[in-house]
This record gives sequence, structure tokens and C-alpha cells, in this order.
Amino acid sequence: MTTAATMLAGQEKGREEFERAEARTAHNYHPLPVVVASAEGAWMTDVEGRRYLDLLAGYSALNFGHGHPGLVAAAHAQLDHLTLTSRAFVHDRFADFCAELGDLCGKELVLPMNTGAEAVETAIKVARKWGYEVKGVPADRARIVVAAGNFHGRTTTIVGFSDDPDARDGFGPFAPGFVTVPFGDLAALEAAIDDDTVAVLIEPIQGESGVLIPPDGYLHGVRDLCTTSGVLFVADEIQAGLGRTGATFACDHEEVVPDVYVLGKALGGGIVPVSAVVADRDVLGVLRPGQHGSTFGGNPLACAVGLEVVRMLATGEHQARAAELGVLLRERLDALVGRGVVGVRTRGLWAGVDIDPAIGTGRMVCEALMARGVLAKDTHGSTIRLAPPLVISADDLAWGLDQLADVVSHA
Ligand code: IF1
Repeated sequence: MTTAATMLAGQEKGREEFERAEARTAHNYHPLPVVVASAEGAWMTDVEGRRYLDLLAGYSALNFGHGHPGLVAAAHAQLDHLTLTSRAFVHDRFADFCAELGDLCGKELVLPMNTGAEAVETAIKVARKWGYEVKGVPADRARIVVAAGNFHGRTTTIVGFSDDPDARDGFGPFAPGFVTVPFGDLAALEAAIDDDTVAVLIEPIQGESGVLIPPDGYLHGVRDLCTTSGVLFVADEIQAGLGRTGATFACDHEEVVPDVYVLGKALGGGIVPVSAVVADRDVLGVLRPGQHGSTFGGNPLACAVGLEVVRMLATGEHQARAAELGVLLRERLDALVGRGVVGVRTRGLWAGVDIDPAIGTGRMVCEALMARGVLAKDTHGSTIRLAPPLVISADDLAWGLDQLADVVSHA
């Protein structure tokens, strides 16, 4: 791994900015040494004027690209009118956002929050309350089944059921009531469900684990098990959802409808944090005034941008584009297997690429890509995750993959 100073040699402004930032922030990230100043579509420009193709898209928060004109216009228009009321009052964007998001999901109710972790925490609270009040689980006995390799956010409740030492170690003690089973294993899931189980919480495709796609039929099996066991199927579609996989939701690929959708990231259009829990009244109806909330959840600016996101998704255009460009993505990555790549997993415009460890780590590959004007992010070990904005052109995607081919085949 090369040092930031080495990689920023000759880029005085970039190096100065990077070092100033590093000097005054907690080092909870190890960012690539690039200082971005502007961005448009699938391209970012750093303080030196160098352009980079964005193959991370904010971990899928930028599905619609940087500065999408319709989303920016929606934000600008709302900024001039009303940005925050708190939920103590209703505002004139709230009903449209909640109704149209609920319709997109085929659900009756929406509970808007801000970050993904907040939405996951909300879903955990709602599932537990539903368990006690609807299913009849004895007080404080609710159990939620989660998958090994999960990533659902960084709060202490959530990292408490993570099996990633980096995410979990040193942050205990942790909340009880979570059971972990192997991802993709229906027999293990069935064995883990008991009378106190209130929910199964899974990512339909595991993002941080390297875009892990479960066996065909797994999501259907989870759906059936939850239905027959009287357990809520809670799908964390925060990263996999909203067009990324070539469908509105990753669950759509198996025509499975969860009891609860947990959404975030791209719901905010890459402009403001917007997340939500979406479910029918028999689930979200367990909450009564004063039992949950958020200062910013469902604020007018978030609803204005979120509504535009929902309306864009309602056309199906971005989903179709992700499916179409996903064919190119898959073809180009498959051609690298045996030439520096040892594994490829894709669904729509989302890929986990396992680099041959003999070539180097995912970080080293991402540093080499950066030197070629492509920004991507490694995940664990030698895996990199590719998630370009869905608005990327076929030519730009092909060019970016050419850079990856050069890096892995000439390493
Ligand atoms: C970081 C990972 C990705 C998520 C799923 C909930 C959340 C996330 C499926 C929480 C957030 C982000 C968090 C960010 C990096 C990124 C990430 F590497 F951490 F694991 F994408 F894979 N469910 N994922 O992917 O949403 O609270 O962040 O809005 O924490 O480093 P959030």
C-alpha cells in the first residue's frame, strides 16, 4: 500500500487539503488520497482539476449520479420555501412523499427517518413491539434472526449482531435478542425460528460482504418460512434497493414481497439523508404517539427530494438501465476471470470482484485504479465492490472496466 504523500506527490493543493483533513478528523476511515471538489453525473473532479470516474456512487447513495438536474431542482425549489418543521406539525410535502413511497412498495404506511442505521433500528423496535402486541411474545423475549456476514449500520445495537471484528470489537456491551445463521441457509434459518422469534432481518444481497447473492430460491424460502412461522420478513434494501440490481428492489428478482422494507441511501438522491421503514398498518400500526421519532425524519427538504426519487423510480427507467448496463458489466468482468480476477458476482449494476491475492489487496487495486482516474472501494481482503451511478454511459463504464483490466492483468 502506498502512502498518501507518495500518491499526492506533485499535487500540492490536494496534499495540503488531504493532510489538513486528516489532522483534524478521527481516523475512522482510511480514505484514498483524493480531495474531491465537484462532480456531475458519473464523474468527480478533485481540487487539482483531475477527473475520476465514480464506480462507488457513495455505496449506492448516488444511484442517480452527482447533481441529477431533477433532484437538484427539487432541492432548490424546496430550499426557498420550507426545510424543517419537526414532526410536531405536518408540512405540505409529507403526504405526497409517504403516499407515493408506500405505493412504490405496495405498502400502506411509511415511517421516515434519516440514515440507514436509524431505519434499521426503527425496524428492530417495530418488530419487537409487533411481537409483543400482535404475536403475543412474552415481554423482553423477542428474538430476531440475522445472517452471518451482515452489515446493517454502525449503532451499538446493530454492531452487536455483526460478525465483523472491525465493526464490533471494543463497542460492547451489546443488546441481546439476536440469533445469527449462515446467509443463504434455509435449514439453519428454519431451525433458528422459535416461538419468541419476531423477525428475520436480512439484506437480500449482502453488500459489505462483497455483493453476496444468495442461492436461487433463498428469498422465496425466507418468505415462506416467515409466513408459516408468523415472523416478519424484514428486508434491508438500503444498499441493494432502489434500482441498483436492475429492479426496484432486490427482492423483486424472486418476486418476493417482505413484510417490511428498510430503505435509505439513494432515497435521498445523493443530496440529503433520507431513509424509511415501509410496511402495512398491521405492522407499523403498533406505534403510537411518543413511542418513536426523529428531529429531522420526514423533513420538507428530505420529502421533496425523496418524492422526486420515488417518481423517477416509478417510471422503471433507471431499473431498466441498470439491467441493460449490467450485461456489459458482467461480460467485461467475466473476461477477467483467470487474468487477475478469481471471482465475480453481479446483479444489475452492482458487482463484487475477487482479485487474485497474488496480485495484491483490494486496496492496492483501488489505488492503482485511482492513478488511472477511476474511484472504487475495496471491501474485505482482496474484494472490490463496483457500483457506478445508474446514469453512467456505456462508453464510460467500458472505459472504467478497461482500466480495471489493465490494472489486474499487468500487476
Ligand atoms: C460505513 C459498509 C456498505 C448498508 C446496509 C444499512 C446501512 C448500510 C445494507 C447503514 C450502510 C455504508 C455505511 C458506510 C459504508 C457503507 C457500507 F461498507 F459500511 F458496509 F455500503 F457496504 N444497511 N452502508 O450498506 O446505513 O447508517 O450508513 O446510512 O459505515 O462505512 P447508514
